[in-house]
Amino acid sequence: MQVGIMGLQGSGKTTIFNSLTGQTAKTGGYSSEKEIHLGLIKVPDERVDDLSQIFKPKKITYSEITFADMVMPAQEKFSSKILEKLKYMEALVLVIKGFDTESQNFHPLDDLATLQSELLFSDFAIADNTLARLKKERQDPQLIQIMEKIYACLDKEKPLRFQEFSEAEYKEIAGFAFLSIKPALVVVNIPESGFKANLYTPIQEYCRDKQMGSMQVIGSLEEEISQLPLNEQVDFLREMGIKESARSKFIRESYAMMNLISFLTIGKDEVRSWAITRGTPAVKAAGKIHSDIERGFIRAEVVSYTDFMQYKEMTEVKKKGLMRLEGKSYQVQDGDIINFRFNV
Ligand SMILES: Nc1nc2c(ncn2[C@@H]2O[C@H](COP(=O)(O)OP(=O)(O)O)[C@@H](O)[C@H]2O)c(=O)[nH]1
Ligand SMILES: [Mg+2]
Repeated sequence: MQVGIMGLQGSGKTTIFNSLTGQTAKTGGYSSEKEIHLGLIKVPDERVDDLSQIFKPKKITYSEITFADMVMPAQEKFSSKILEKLKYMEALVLVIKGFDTESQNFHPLDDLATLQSELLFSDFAIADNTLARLKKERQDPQLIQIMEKIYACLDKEKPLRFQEFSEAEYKEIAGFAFLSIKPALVVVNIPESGFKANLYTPIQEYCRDKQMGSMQVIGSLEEEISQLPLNEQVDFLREMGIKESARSKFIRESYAMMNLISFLTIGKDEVRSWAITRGTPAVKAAGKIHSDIERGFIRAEVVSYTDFMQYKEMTEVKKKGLMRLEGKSYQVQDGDIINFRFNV
């Protein structure tokens, strides 16, 4: 799972990136567009911990998210190079500058609208060009129909997240890698002194209206904490009377807001969680593990984590009829424990 951190220059992307990944990438700089910071993090998951207690596996693997800190311009249009890179991301984090509240450059809602319209415009140009080409070539009436739907949606300035697509339609358009269809989370980078509610409310409303998640993060403080040695981080939090580290809370919340869920695989060798987008069909989830399993997919044996934990033993779970056999198009649910049957 690769998540792109985007936002205008100086909004605090690298600061947020550092606090998420514990890295020490240089902040306050605008180097070259080619430079992207990449950071891998493990998603904390108590279910993995509980299952590991039961199975005592050789290996425990948490699902991972790679954050990509992108270099972005200050105000002007995004280059095609940046847009091209964003296409490879499965989800987007939009960082908005919420500090420097007294400065002339403080206009979080405008910044957000700028980012949003860049994404929409990029998609619109693709739909527009593709439609023109297809109509001229008098080809592929089915794709024309889908593109017209997309065009109409974007024309109303609605992100493609609003548009319903059938599975077949998704397949048709996957190669275009539209940006406004990707799950997105808006992070307002606020100062330690906090953010007035009347500043945040319109941002929240805007996000709701565009089907994006939103949250406030004290970027500079988070970054500081993330740079402390792990044991000191815990002490620091305890001193401040905070139960969960904000970093892990951030990860958990952003995970949910970006529409990501986990399914689990269990066994003596490995207990593992896997990140997928909500709504992923079983056959695609299988492909996360290995392309062979996707190709040779027969059935998925599924039991929910909660059902499993009642008995903590697979034969007992089966006896109680709690294990289901699901087909390719079954939509995997958060916490499903899955064993894929396949044949290649
Ligand atoms: N006062 C204040 N400065 C911040 C905060 N977050 C980031 N900065 C500073 O703003 C500048 C730009 O941050 P950076 O993370 O590099 O932004 P980027 O260009 O979006 O990657 C740096 O000098 C940061 O130290 C914050 O919450 N408060
Ligand atoms: Mg940066």
